[in-house]
Amino acid sequence: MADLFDLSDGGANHQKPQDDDHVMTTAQGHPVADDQNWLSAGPRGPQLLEDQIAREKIFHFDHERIPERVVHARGYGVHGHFELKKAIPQYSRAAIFNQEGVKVPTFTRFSTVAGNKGSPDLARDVRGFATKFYTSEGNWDLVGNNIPVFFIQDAIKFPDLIHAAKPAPDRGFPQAQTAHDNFWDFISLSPEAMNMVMWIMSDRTIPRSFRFMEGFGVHTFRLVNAEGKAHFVKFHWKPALGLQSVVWNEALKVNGMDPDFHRRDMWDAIDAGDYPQWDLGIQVFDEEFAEKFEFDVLDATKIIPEEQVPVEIIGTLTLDANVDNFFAETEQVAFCTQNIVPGIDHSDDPLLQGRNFSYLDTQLKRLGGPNFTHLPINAPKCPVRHFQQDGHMAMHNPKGRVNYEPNSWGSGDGADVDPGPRASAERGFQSYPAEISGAKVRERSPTFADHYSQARQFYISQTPVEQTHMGNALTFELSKVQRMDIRKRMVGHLRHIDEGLAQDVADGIGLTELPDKVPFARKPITDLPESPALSILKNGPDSFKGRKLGIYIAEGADAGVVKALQQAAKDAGAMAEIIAPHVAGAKLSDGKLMEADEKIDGGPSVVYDAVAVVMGEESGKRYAEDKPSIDFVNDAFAHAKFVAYVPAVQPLFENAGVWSRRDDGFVDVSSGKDAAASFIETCGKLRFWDRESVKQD
Ligand code: HDE
Repeated sequence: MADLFDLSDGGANHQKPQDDDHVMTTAQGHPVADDQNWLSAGPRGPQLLEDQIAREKIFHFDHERIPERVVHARGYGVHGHFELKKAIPQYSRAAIFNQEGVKVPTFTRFSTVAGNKGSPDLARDVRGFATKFYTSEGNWDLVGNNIPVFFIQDAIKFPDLIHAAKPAPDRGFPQAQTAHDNFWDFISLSPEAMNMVMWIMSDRTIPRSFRFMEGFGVHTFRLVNAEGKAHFVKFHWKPALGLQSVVWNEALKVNGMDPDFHRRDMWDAIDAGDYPQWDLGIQVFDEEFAEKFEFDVLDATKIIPEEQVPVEIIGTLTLDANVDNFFAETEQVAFCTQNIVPGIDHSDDPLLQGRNFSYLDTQLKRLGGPNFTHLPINAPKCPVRHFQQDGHMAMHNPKGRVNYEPNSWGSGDGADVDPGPRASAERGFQSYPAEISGAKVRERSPTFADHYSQARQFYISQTPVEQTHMGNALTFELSKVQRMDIRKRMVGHLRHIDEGLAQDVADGIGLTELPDKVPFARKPITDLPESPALSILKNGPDSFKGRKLGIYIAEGADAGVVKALQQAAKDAGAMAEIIAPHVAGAKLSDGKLMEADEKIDGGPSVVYDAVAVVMGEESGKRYAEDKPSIDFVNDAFAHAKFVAYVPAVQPLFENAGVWSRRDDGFVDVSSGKDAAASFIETCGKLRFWDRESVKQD
């Protein structure tokens, strides 16, 4: 030990290499004798510029950063595979849709949109859900979001949208949030955003985990079969673990407690072998449906309700490996909507067309040149043959004489020279020969003009609890807006969507009179039926699988109860963590020390889906005055969580103000095994929402 940690030489030799493979070198491969002391003239300097080893180290460090993504900067990538369960040759000739049972490797990156790389995970924001499929016919990128519609209809508005959402250019804040004047100013002047506004003000934008969200390709794409026949398609990801979000107050606290909440959740689940899965679903429809559908299928601010065109499940994505290196994989991965394989094609959705330009363009700058397809994370896993050459960091320059086509090598005198690759009309990508006509105009199609009907449909499809959350979210956001005219304009939009919602928000932000409706409703609003698929709570998992129980223990806690809770969680496929007043743990009733995963103020109840508080008689009294312990109980109650307890915690629960308010969300587990099992079963409902409605009465 003493030898290993001898730091008298500035740490230069505190760890000796075990063998030749461990000898440190420079980037040029020169073995390094000491990388902790800069070469100097005498031990007190000055430092010599001659030191090529120090200079190379500093030079490389100086250039470590690349520009962060202009949107979706904060992300988290994971490897996995896609397995096709149901071939669809009738729709698409793509190999990935025809080889049932074959596993195609994938890389998925989840992200928030507005915040910078270091922003917290639980910002209220849309989540990116981008998947690269390394297929036998090249990479297919499905670059989607966790919300099926978008703010705008035309890509030319994207820079304005993003400028308005990001920190104001003069003051540089607020970071990773839309609760400010610029955002709501832009939105309230863009009625096409109203459907998206409903989605972002719902709990969809504060997901509990990446594992519990849906994903959507958003745009209408085309599938083209071997005969060249095309169908329209929308892509959906359905999480095997069901949908789940947190509540807003919880999100605010999680962001302070664990800004990496979502990436840690993903890392931990995969590390534990609990691989998250999504089903890939398709909504397929033809021109005839598109013609008679109430909205334009090329308008990305609209959905096609699942009740109208059912989602057909065709395969499963399994995420089963964390990255080896965050920078090399998560940072350098480059998704692009233009990466499609034969059998999939674009539609004329103007947003999609704009994206097809933007991604490659931004990546050229972000990754520093045109050869980013040579980086392992971006390189296709099928053969790549072309005549592109040179450029920054070219790593796969072809051998031989031929770098152009047509060429006549390979015939006649040059028979021994490889003539290089040739295009194949049969195997190659063929654009769907859609008819195109029309005058060149800058004009929004009148078929894109109904901005409120689907917004209303979304709102009425939610449960009362979800509707309340939406009203609260709008009230919160607009109360951060300082200009009264912007606040009023937004309420004027809400009146087109739902008068009750508009009134609640108006009351919430203290408007004494309901503002006039904004005169933007260019098309009559249609009353659409409810679509249950749009609600999170109507589509919950009813199981505690994949969730996390926090068991807060203190001295003298009944060992049988604690172990029963751990076992019940495990049996349900959930994780259980032990929290104690000290990280060393606590001595249970059996006299044995149970180690803790977290100290109480490092493991607040907000990071768990349900909690249990198990203490001995003495500790129940002792921690009754302890602030973090009170917060633990208080927050669990306020966030409508299920709470297991033993009678000894009464003094603590009393001080937290919840003892006399115990409801059916509280379960006494002191009787042991059966009570613990039934508690975990109850936790499958995820939250005891009745508590919220009671509070509001
Ligand atoms: Fe993006 N978007 N986007 N976007 N987008 C980018 O590309 C853009 C849109 C989405 O994890 C950028 O490489 C335009 C819709 C995801 O690396 C950029 C428009 C949807 C990601 C860009 C949109 C998305 C991006 C920034 C309006 C859901 C992260 C960095 C037409 C279907 C991918 C980059 C990752 C990233 C442009 C709208 C999803 C600037 C112009 C709609 C998931 O090219």
